[in-house]
Amino acid sequence: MSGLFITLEGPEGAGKTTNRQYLAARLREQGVDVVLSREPGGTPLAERIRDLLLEPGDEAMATDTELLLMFAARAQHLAQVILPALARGAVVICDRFTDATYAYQGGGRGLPMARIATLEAFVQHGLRPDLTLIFDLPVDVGLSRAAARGRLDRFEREGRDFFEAVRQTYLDRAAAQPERYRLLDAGQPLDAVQRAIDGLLPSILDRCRG
Ligand code: Z5A
Repeated sequence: MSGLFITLEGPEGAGKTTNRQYLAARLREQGVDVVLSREPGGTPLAERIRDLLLEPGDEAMATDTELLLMFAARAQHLAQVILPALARGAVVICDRFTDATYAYQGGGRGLPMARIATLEAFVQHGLRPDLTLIFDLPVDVGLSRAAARGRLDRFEREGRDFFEAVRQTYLDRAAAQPERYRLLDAGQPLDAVQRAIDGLLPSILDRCRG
């Protein structure tokens, strides 16, 4: 038996946290075994790595350090949570995964995509998400939603160009592989975004049961 691996992606303030709960609730109503998680994080050790990554510190973090910590957290999350859940046939909904590494470390920081692909192959072997929902919205809208929450983390302190590159990387990846990605307009009111998620439910349920 093997489950279904769904990832939620998008720039800052796109509504992934809000909508991952919504998607999980709709699937659970239908009796689906759902495991909800996030990256970086998802296990106690990986959450400690997350703290290192998000906390603005006195020492600048080298871009390769950031990249390797993302994959270190991912290796732990895969071993402890994602792979066991998929093996028992659950649907795993993960708020961010390796598309975020391509978007933030590749697009935002400018690291070579080939270096990311090498680590992806090393850590994940053949595992890739079955379905990736990209919550897309203009950078200014996302940043103002994030700013309204108060204290900014290490990524949220980046400039507009960084986030434009992040957004564009997501859009490029979605365009290159349309069978895996679904693009949602996350700049709409929340009820409209959730209607769009409802529209995806029948095909997700078919894949859970198929
Ligand atoms: N990162 C990386 O660089 N490389 C990697 O490989 C991975 C991650 C895996 C994780 O931080 C950071 O790690 C992230 C990328 C980097 N960068 N940052 N920052 P995080 O998990 O704390 O941050 P995030 O993923 O960007 O989450 P977020 O900023 O909390 O956004 P969100 O989860 O997409 O949105 P939300 O919390 O659901 O909503 C934000 C606010 O907007 C909230 O008040 C909502 O009520 C509101 N909202 C949501 N939807 C709507 C709509 N439709 N209309 C109006 N208001 C809305």
